[in-house]
Order: sequence, then C-alpha cells, then structure tokens
Amino acid sequence: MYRLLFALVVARVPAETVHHLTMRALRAIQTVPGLAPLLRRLLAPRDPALAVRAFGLDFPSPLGLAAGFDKDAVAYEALGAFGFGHVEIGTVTGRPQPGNPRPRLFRLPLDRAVVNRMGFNNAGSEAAAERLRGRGGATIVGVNIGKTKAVPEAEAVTDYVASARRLAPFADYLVVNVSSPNTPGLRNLQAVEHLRPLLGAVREAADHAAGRHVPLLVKIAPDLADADVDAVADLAVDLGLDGVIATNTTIGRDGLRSAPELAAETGGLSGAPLKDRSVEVLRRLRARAGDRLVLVSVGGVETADDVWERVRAGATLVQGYTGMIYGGPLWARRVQLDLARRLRGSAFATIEDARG
Ligand code: FMN
Repeated sequence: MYRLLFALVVARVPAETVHHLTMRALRAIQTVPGLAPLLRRLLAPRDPALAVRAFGLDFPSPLGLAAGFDKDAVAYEALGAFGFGHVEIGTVTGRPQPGNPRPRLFRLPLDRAVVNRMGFNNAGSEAAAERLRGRGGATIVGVNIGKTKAVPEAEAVTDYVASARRLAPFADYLVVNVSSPNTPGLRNLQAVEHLRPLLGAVREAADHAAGRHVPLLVKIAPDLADADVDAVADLAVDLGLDGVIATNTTIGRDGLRSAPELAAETGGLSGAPLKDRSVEVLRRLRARAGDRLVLVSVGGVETADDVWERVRAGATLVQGYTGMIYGGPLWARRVQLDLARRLRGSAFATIEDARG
C-alpha cells in the first residue's frame, strides 16, 4: 500500500518537502497529550525476546532510528511510538546553522538509495538542550553531536565540548560524529591523533556536566581504509569508550543503476548500496574489538533479514534511516514483527542469544 502511495504521490514531491511535512505531523502527534503513548501501545512491538541491554540501558528492541531525521529533537517520542526502540537525535552542532543551499536531498529509487548534502542544518545545541530538558517519555534518546561549519578544524574540540556540556545531562547516550561527508574537513577528525584528544575531552565534559557516566560512542565512515577501522577500534577500546556506530553515508558511487546526473550529486549516499560495506566494517570491528565495544550497525538496513545478519555479525543495536524513506511510517514496526518471527524460527530464545 505504501509502495503505491510512494509511486503515485510521495515520489512526485521534493524529498525535503516530504521530510518537513512528516516532521510537522510527528511534532503534532507529540504535542497532543497522551497521543504518543496511545500510539506506542497500538504500534510499538513489545516482544520481550527482542529486548536488548547495552551500556546500562534497557532497549525494547535492537532497531533504532539513525541520526539525521530528527535533527532538532522535536519528534523523538512520536518516532518511538511508531516502533523504533531508540531514536538518535542530531547531528547537533555548537552553533545554529542553516546547512547547505537546497536542493540538498535526492532520492534514487532505482537503487533504493538517497544522496544528501544537508550539511548539519540545525538550531544548535542550546536549542536542542532546551527541548530535551525535563523529558520524561518512554523513548531512549541518543544525542549525536558534530562540528559547526564556521568553526575552524583547530577549534573543533571546543565546539564539540560546548555541545557535550549542554546536552549530556539529557542524553541516554552521546555520539561523536566525525564521519559526515558534508562538513569540509570533518572526516579528518577520524585520524587517531585527532580523535584521541577529541573523545577524551568530550567524555570528561559530558560526565562532568551530567554528574554520571554518559555512554559515549563514535560514529565512523564506511570510506575508512580497513587499517583505519582497526585503528579506531583499538583507540575506542584503549579509551574505554562504550561503542562504535558504523557507518555513516559513503562518498562512493559504485554499482548504481540511477541516472548518472542523479548519482553524480555531491553528498553522502545511503540505503541499499551501502549494505555490503557496512556489514564488512561491522565484521572488522567485531574481529578487532570482540565484546569490548558495543557495536551499532547502520547502513542499508531494509528488512528483518538485514537486522538479523547484523546481530549475527556482532551488532548489539541496529539503526536505519533510508529504509524508512522507502518503507513508510510503519517500517520499523514491520521489521520488528518480522524479526520476532525470524527469532522464533531460529535456535535462539532471545535476540541477545543470537548475537554473534
Ligand atoms: N548521520 C549523522 O550522524 N548525522 C546526521 O545529521 C545525518 N543526517 C542524515 C541526513 C539524511 C537525509 C540521511 C539519509 C542520512 C543522514 N545521516 C546522518 C546518516 C544516517 O544516520 C545513516 O548513518 C546513513 O544514512 C546510513 O543508514 P541508512 O542506509 O539506513 O540510511
């Protein structure tokens, strides 16, 4: 049904317009008292066999919404009600910024993919902190932070630390995003000599501001060379980080079927074409770090089989974004119900038992 609606209506409207309309609807749901909890009761699967415990938190299921959808933390309770086990808000930057000029979001339906060069459009970490302050809903909220474009690379740590200080008190977990292709120079921060001081400073600021240990993860790009993936894993273990999120979007364009002018749009590619590399990076991280890190796998997840593959390859949590663009509002619910069925047909009693 959503496929038909997508072909007839959604695909004819610019992608960013659809996004804004969706956000408006979700925001409206969230502002009506009692509506999000009601929807949650109706829509969010509650199968105890899917429950996952990670960095001290109890997730109702492994599948969450990846960063970039709810950039300003305006609709996470509504999104949780639609079946996501957690919602990662952001990327939030130290200062508000408009992002890149439009158009900056392109659908590649032939490839079940998207190219975006949004450029961290967001209202800044002060505004996000104001929204998250005193939140009391049921959704687990991760907070993803990145660098303000106007801040020079040499001052990146100060910018991240300012956001960490403001947001850590309201975050269930915090993510340092050093992997978006749409902020010039950002991905250079993945080099261990930059990453070590950055993560150290963010962790200190976050824990101090929150008065507790705030789980800290780093999100990496699929375009890192294998040796650099290993180096990040080693660093994360060495620093006692809680986990790694792999992966962000790719600057690669291999194997696309879409029209060359679409495929050539500058930005990060997400969706089905990212699947293989995302799984490869996950396997590499698992081989390197064993169970010393919580691994969150993201990139090209479309079905319960994809989630299952990631869990069997060692992921504790799995995230999706582009899958929902093509799958529609009930995508997360459907995937989780299929996943529960898949689990029941397996040799494992719970999804945690199935983790490879
Ligand atoms: N990742 C971030 O860490 N921060 C962002 O702000 C962010 N914005 C995104 C905006 C769009 C439109 C899309 C499609 C992705 C964005 N991402 C961002 C990347 C996703 O979180 C995810 O890592 C990537 O899309 C791969 O997952 P997918 O194939 O399920 O979409």
